[in-house]
Amino acid sequence: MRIKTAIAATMFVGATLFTTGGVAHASLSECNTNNMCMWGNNDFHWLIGERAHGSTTWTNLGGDRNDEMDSWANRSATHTGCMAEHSNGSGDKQDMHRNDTDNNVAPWNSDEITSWRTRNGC
Ligand SMILES: [Ca+2]
Ligand SMILES: [Ca+2]
Repeated sequence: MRIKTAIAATMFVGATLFTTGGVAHASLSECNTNNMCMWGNNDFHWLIGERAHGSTTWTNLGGDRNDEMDSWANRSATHTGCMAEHSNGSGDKQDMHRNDTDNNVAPWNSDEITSWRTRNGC
């Protein structure tokens, strides 16, 4: 892990605990109906991506949003999304099932997502 990223993440967690006062899942409401969303920390904190459902285009995460996903939501009743380890849909993949959320992905899936699409699953 890059040291710079680790320091930034630690600072962010501290700021979050201080400002939200333990309101559970407050940030899940950031994700609008028929969209799919990813957050860089557990429990839907630090929104790093939001897209409308139904797109087969792979979109890459750039800058400090790359390799950070720790929680996600799919607010589509129609489409299954997919998140991939590398750019343009390559590498290890995780489905985003319809009407589903994960507030804390498994450790082996944490901090690796680089690209995603919002249709056709993985
Ligand atoms: Ca993360
Ligand atoms: Ca990656």
